[in-house]
Amino acid sequence: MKILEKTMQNVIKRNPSEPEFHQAVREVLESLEVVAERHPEYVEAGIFERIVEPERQIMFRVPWIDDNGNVQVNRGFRVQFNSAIGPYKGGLRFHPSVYLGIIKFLGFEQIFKNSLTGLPIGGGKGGSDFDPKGKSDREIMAFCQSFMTELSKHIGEDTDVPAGDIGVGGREIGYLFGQYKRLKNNFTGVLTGKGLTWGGSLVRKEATGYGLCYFVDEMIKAKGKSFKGATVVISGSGNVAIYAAEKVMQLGGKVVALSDSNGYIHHACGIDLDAVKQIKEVDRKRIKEYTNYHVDSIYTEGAGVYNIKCDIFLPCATQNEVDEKAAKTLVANGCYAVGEGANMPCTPEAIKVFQDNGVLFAPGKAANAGGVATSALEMCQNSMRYSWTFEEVDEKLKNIMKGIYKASSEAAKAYGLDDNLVAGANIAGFLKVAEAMYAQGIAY
Ligand code: NDP
Ligand code: 2IT
Repeated sequence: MKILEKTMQNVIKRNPSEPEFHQAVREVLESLEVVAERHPEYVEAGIFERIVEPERQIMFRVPWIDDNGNVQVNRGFRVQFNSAIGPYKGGLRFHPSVYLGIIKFLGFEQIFKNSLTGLPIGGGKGGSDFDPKGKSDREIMAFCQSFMTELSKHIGEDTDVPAGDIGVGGREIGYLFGQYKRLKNNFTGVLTGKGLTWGGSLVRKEATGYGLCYFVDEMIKAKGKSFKGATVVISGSGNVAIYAAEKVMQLGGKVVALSDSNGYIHHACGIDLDAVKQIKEVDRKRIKEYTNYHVDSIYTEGAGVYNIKCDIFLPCATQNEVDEKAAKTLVANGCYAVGEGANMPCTPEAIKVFQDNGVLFAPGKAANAGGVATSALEMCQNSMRYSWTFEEVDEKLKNIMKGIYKASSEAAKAYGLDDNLVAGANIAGFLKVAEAMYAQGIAY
């Protein structure tokens, strides 16, 4: 039997009905078999059993009043997964699909991602089943204030520093920060993704998408390819997708499609990003509206953006959006590289299709770490009460992404796994956390 199979079985038993969490843990433990063989001291110290169990999980009621005067009740979460290398750090997701299993999968992934950045941040994640779609600004504010009223008891600049994720952008971070400050009478870097006039960092908004492209650029460069002249399809049209598209274009690629949860647009001559920003960031409307800006673009209802022929595909929407069938379609259409901007957007079956067909594959933990890395740079600037220029932060981000690519590919090689970046990222991210947990004894 494999060394870590028992740990996996315990995870399933102890966390029933949480398939996304099981999926995330399984992938990591499978990669770590080779590490367990080489490091019996980590097995003896129970590092594997401990790392799959969150240090702390907080669930709370979030009551608020809607515009009709009705009381609404949502559920709030914060999972403080691992603090071995720094304060818990990770985003907040507001989406009706959120339940404990989603937050745990995201918090677990965050441990390794944050470790890969090389910066001192532990892993955590939070959120709510609140659906921001169609809500007025006042309703969003009422929800955020109620959510923070409880969350404020558990976070702090040296304890746990939340940020954005799906459904949480600059507007929400503003309302959350305002409420924290009001409750604590303390102006501190307790959240990242803040506005530029109140402690935010330049490049944070762009960081995940830009970082994804810097990572993919390194990965394809190693095989003699580049974004120049490449046709790129991106799923999603939120924060990560928009700034991935922007960087692809700056690097000389052509983005021909974007999507949202209703459908996707195809614009063969290249997406007009100003129109997308207006629709999504300003008007908060559906991607379908794009056809009003460009009559030569085509809107298709439903999932399926991956059916459009491309050289490089960047899934930037949500977990498990790319299944085996989608992967086979991408391969058949000649796609040679896939970079995960979202967290766990490709199913294990899809990843296998890519790997079996020689598609260069950049796993989310490594490829989308630019967002949280820049959050850590925001924390750093807040502590210094200073701010770097756009160019300074962008340069640091670029170097961090190059470093993550190097660490992941070197770890894969060191363990005889060729250029398997999935395993390499898991191993490199794990080793730093394991060493810290080992040194700190059975503290958690
Ligand atoms: P946004 O809320 O800004 O955008 C999310 C996008 O994905 C929207 O286009 C949304 O469509 C689509 N989407 C969300 N849920 C679903 C679903 N169930 N089915 C289909 N489409 C869906 O979020 P972000 O861009 O910030 O996040 C996107 C992904 O990137 C997530 O996986 C997130 O965890 C990950 N990520 C984000 C980081 C960040 O810094 N923001 C950092 C690292 C990873 P619609 O509007 O119709 O819901
Ligand atoms: O998934 C992620 O890495 C994020 N949503 C960003 C987290 C952060 O703290 O910036």
